[in-house]
Amino acid sequence: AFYFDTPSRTFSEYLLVPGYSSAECVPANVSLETPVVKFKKGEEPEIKMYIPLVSAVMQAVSDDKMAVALAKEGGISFVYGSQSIENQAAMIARVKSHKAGFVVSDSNLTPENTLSDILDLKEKTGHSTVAITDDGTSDGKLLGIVASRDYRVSRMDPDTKVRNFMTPIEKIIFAPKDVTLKEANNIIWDNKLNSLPILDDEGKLLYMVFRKDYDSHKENPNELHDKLKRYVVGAGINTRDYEERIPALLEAGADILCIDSSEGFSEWQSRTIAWVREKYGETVKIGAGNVVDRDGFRFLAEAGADFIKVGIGGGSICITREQKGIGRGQATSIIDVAKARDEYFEETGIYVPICSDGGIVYDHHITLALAMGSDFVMLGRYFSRFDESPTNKVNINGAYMKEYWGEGSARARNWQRYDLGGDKKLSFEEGVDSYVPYAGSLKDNVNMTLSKVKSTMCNCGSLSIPDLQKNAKLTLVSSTSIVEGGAHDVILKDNKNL
Ligand code: MZP
Repeated sequence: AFYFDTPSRTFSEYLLVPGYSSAECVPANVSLETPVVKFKKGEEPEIKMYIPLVSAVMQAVSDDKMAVALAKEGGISFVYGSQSIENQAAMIARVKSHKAGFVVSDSNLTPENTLSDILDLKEKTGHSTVAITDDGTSDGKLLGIVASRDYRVSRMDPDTKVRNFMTPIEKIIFAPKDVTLKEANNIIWDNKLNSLPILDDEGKLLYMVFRKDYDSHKENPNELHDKLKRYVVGAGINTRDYEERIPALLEAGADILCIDSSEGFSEWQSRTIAWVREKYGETVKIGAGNVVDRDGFRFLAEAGADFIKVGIGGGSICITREQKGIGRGQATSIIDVAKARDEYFEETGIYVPICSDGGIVYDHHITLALAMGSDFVMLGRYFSRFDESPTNKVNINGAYMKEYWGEGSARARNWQRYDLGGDKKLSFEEGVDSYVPYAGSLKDNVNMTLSKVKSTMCNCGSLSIPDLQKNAKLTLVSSTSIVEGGAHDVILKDNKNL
C-alpha cells in the first residue's frame, strides 16, 4: 500500500498570517472575480463569476428559487439532478424565464398610465425595468424608471465579449435632469456605466437609468426585445441517464453542467465527458468530481472536465467516511489538488478551475479554501439555512430551523450519486437527515460573508483571488492555540448559568 507521508487536515487546523496591507487594500477594492471553466493561457474563461460561491447539487439546496437568488448575487446554483428529467428541466426553464438585464424598455408608457398598467407591462415582458417618458417614446423626456429590486444582473463585456454577471456598479456619473431617455442610454454606454442617476437642481436623486446589455443597443435603442440577458444556471447530472438528461437540460437553457458524484475518479465520468465532447465539442461546459488527490485531478483534467470538484466525506450531512472509510481532510485535498492544477497548467497551458466542495462551516473557511488554491467553493449547509432553499422552515423548541438532508440519505435516495455500475438502488446510507438553524435571506447572509472574505484578503494584502492564492501565508495551529482563538477566560454575559 501507498502511505501519504503527512496526515490529512481540515480548515480549522489552519490560520492565515497577515501580509502587508497598503492603503489601497480596502474591501471596496477587492475583486472576487473567478474563473468557472477551463481556459488557455492568455485567454479568458467563457464563464466566470463575480463571487466565488456555488450552491450544492442537492434536493435540500438548489432548486429554481435558489438559483435565481444566488445568480442575483453573482454565484451559480447547480439545480439538483435527483429528480425526473422533466422536473429538473422545468426548473432550469423557470430560471431562464426570468429576464435579467439593465433593460430600459421602449414601453410606450406616459404619465397617464396607472401603476397597474406599468406593473402589467413588467409582468408581461418580464423586464427588470420599465421607463416612462413624457410622450411614450424613447425620444421623449425621461420621467421615471420603475425598477425591480433585483437589478444587479448580467452583461456581456463589449470589449472581450465575455459573459460576466452580477457586475457591481463600478462607476457612477450624474446626469442633469432634462436628459432624454436616448441621451441617458448613450451616456451610460459611452462611459461603460451600469447606471446613471438623474438629479434635480438641488442634487436630489430623481431616478436611476440602468444600462442596456448589448452593444447593438447603442445604435438602436428601440430594439430592446432582441437579446435579453438571463440568469446563469447550472445543473447536476449523473453517469447513468446523461444521454437523455443532458439534451433536455440544454434545451431548457442550462449554462453549465456538473457530474454529481461522491467519488469521481472513475471510468463512468470519463465516459460521460467523452460523450459530451463527441456530441457537443467544447460548446457544452461540464464539471466533474469529486476527487481528493493529484491522480484524481489528472484523470478528470485529461478526460476534458471544464472544472473539477474536490472533497470526499467532509460535507456536514455526510457519513461516507464512517460508512466506507474513504475520504481525505478537506484542506489537504485542496492543497494537493491545487498543486496538481498548477502543474497541469505549466505543462499544458490549460487552467482547470477547482472547486472546494463540502465542509465549509465558518465564513473564514471560504477564505482559507481560496488561499489554499480553490477557485470557488460549493456550499450545501450554508445555503440550506436561507429563505430561498426549497425546504420547510419549522419551529423546534422555540427556534426556527430549516430541514437539510444529504443526497445519500434514505430521504433523498440519490443512488446515481453513489453508483458503481451495480443495482439501481441505494444499498446503504451515506448521508443523514437533519435540521439547520434558519438564517434569513440569502442576500443579507452572502453580503455579510463576502465582506468578511474581503476584509481577510485585505489583511493578507491581496486584492484578488489569484493574488491570494499566490501570496497567502498559512500556518497550522496546535490544538491549544485553537482554544486561544475563541473567547476564553471570561464569563459570557449570555451564559444561562449566570
Ligand atoms: P456542506 O456544505 O453541507 O458541508 O456539504 C455539501 C456537500 O456535501 C455537497 O456539495 C456534496 O458534495 C456533499 N453531499 C451531499 N449529500 C451527501 C451525503 O448524503 C454529501 N453524503 O456528502
